[in-house]
Amino acid sequence: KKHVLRTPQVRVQVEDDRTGMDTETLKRAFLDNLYYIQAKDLQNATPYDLYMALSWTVRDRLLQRWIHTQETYLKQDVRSVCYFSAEYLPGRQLGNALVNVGLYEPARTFLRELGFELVDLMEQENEPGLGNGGLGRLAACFMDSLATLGVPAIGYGIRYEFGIFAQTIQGGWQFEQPDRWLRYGNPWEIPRPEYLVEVKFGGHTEAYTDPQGRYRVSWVHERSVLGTPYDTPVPGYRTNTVNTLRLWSARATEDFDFQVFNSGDFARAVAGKTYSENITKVLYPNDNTYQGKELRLEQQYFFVSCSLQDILRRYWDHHVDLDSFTDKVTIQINDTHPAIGIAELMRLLVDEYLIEWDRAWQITQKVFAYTNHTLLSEALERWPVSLFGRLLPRHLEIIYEINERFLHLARSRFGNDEARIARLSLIQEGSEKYVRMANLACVGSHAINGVAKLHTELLEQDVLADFYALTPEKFSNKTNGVTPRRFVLLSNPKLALLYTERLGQEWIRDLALLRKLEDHLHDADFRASWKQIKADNKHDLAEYILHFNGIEVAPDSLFDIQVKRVHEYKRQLLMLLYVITLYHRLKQNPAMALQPRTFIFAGKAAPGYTMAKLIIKCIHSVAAIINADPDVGGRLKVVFLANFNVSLAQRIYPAADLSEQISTAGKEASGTGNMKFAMGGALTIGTLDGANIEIREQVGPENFFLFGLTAQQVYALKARGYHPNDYYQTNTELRSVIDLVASGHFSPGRPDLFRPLVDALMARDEYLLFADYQVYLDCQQQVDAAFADSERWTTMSILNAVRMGYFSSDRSMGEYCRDIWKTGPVAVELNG
Ligand code: GPW
Repeated sequence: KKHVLRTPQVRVQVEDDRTGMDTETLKRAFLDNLYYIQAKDLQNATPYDLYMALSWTVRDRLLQRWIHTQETYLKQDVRSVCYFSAEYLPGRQLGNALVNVGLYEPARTFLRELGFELVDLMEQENEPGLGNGGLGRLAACFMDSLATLGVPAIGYGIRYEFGIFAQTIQGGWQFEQPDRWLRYGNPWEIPRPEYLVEVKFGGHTEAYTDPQGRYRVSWVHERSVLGTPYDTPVPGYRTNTVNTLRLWSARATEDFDFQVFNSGDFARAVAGKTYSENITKVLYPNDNTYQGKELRLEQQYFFVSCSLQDILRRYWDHHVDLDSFTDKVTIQINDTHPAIGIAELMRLLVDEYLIEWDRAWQITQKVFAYTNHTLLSEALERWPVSLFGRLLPRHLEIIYEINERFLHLARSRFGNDEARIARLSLIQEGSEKYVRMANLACVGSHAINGVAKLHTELLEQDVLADFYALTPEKFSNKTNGVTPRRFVLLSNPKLALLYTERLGQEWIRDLALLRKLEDHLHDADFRASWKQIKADNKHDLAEYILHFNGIEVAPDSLFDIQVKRVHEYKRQLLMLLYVITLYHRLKQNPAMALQPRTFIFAGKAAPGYTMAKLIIKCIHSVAAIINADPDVGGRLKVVFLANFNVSLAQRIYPAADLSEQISTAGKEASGTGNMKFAMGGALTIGTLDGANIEIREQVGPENFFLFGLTAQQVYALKARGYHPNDYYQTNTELRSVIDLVASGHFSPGRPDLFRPLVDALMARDEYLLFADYQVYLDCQQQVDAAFADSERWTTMSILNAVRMGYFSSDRSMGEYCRDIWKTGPVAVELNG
């Protein structure tokens, strides 16, 4: 006789006395969690215990909303956005969760009663560094906005055991430390071993004829790995919606090989296990460069296959055929890292569900959409066919089949323009053949987008021009945005309070409302508050700098800041050349008038990127000389803040006067730091690149410090032949600055240390620093004059911040929903 597990007819009451939101209940729950989960009382609790106890308390209050949201999605069989990304940089969870469920103030209150400061607890959290930079942070902003808009969505990715390395500086050089972020436990994730999936690798394929006499292929794999999902709640701001971030962790299929174990070789028995579990060990620390490592392709395929199987499992739970699959599912791929999903979905449909090729292809194209994030050719993923075929033999066959059909179509359109056909091909021919992932992504998607107006134009005209010619209707622009919850409300609480006092709380969901504050532009009280907030934020950062760098900086000096990954195209070195120029001028004329400035840099270099690491060393060497020089007299300070991450970013943006966005035009797809700075009232000095162009349009050209060649001028100059030496010969100040570096002035005892930087500039200067040097100096002169007039500066600062509504990721997500995903919000009732 079968035992039937019955669901008891008891409705769980939400917000009962266990999970109530009032201060007293919260306090009791906090003390309970400290005792029963952390096994500590207040006397012997560490700060980390207190952080954990508060996290459990908030998590309990998210769970009801999370469960109700997922129940609602299931019952209503909603259309879901599945966001596929190899990277997520969500930042610390505790503060965000508190703010979003409306518990920030109650928590602060009861902690004060117990003698603790909430912000001190929040500082205990190790942030999940599961991304490199802008791409991963964008994914996190998008998840936040989707939840806030109430749009059913799930983020799929990889649960790296080690995230982006921790950067330390020793003797001015970058060193990398492993990021053991899970060491003390992660209260925000819930393992879901019940949704385990298997992913196959290697082997070969075999053709066979099925009972209906149809040609079919099966994949005889060599090894397989298990994927366990770990779910993290993604709460919307003050809504009942809590979406899911589902990250996959790799496990060996068998704990170990019993035969080998029984024969006595324990080490060899567990070796296979270690090998499988390597897949999700560590994030590759490259930003905007592609490294053709086999393990990286394994990571990509692993998480994409897990996610697609998961999507199909959930779909089959409620459907008997595939007819409504494209109504219920849409998948966005964050750059080409998940593009293998196109071949994987074809394999699942054709080989496993035995769907006809043409129908499978229709479904696949309708489901997938592709966002491109770069124009740099070194960042475009191309896998050697040999490596690809060894790891994914069936997928290679499928890609060949897609390619044959696609090129047939292309020929019917373009005739035998073989040069064009060769460019369109998913395969790059040559002695070593490559699979071009961007081409696969374009062909397998119904929508393709860039991340800023200029970027999309350049994709259409240059990098993806042949695809644009073939299917222009697939292309659209979706300018990036950032979440005002994290980058205003959490990171700049004083500014947020000023906004709320004047506008109420609506601006937090509708950032465009900030423009109403233009009415207060000449209101003396408002301006005084504005200045005071910026002064306070700068004071806080100055304390941080004193504590971590031991450098004293003047809080009323101009805080001139460049923080982002270190990359030659972003031109940290151009800013440094300006620093050296000022230093050189002061040495010539110590009485010279200038606004005191604090130059702040932060950012990680890829561990294998020698030039970027030398730039970091050079910043430190210049800082050491300038900060100690009595002729400078403290009027210039140079600071490098180690280990730039989301948490540090949240401290830095609110304290900036000037935001440096100085990439070579045509190189930065969008940039998002530019938006975060401006939201905090920083003015931008920048080139006409990425989203800078649109920021300037929004804030008004009179409130933006523009300089530099345009993307067109960059192409034209390179086409007619660029000779950096011409600039060196004719610009005496540039020559002095370069000579100073080349002479070893900043590297006492090691005169040749920075030779590679000088040589790269003199020989090629690929990113046109010399060509933009003089106009950059001139523009900085205008910055200096504007800062000297503090009323003028304040006006510009206010106008920058309150005109940033367009750059909320809520607006970006609204556009994706309307134009690409064809989806919208779903209301979630509690106690419904
Ligand atoms: F190369 N971006 C990034 F396109 O942070 F894949 N890492 C990357 O590897 C790539 C792009 C990739 C950035 C862009 O550099 C930046 O301009 C953009 O704002 C950001 O992605 C989000 O779109």
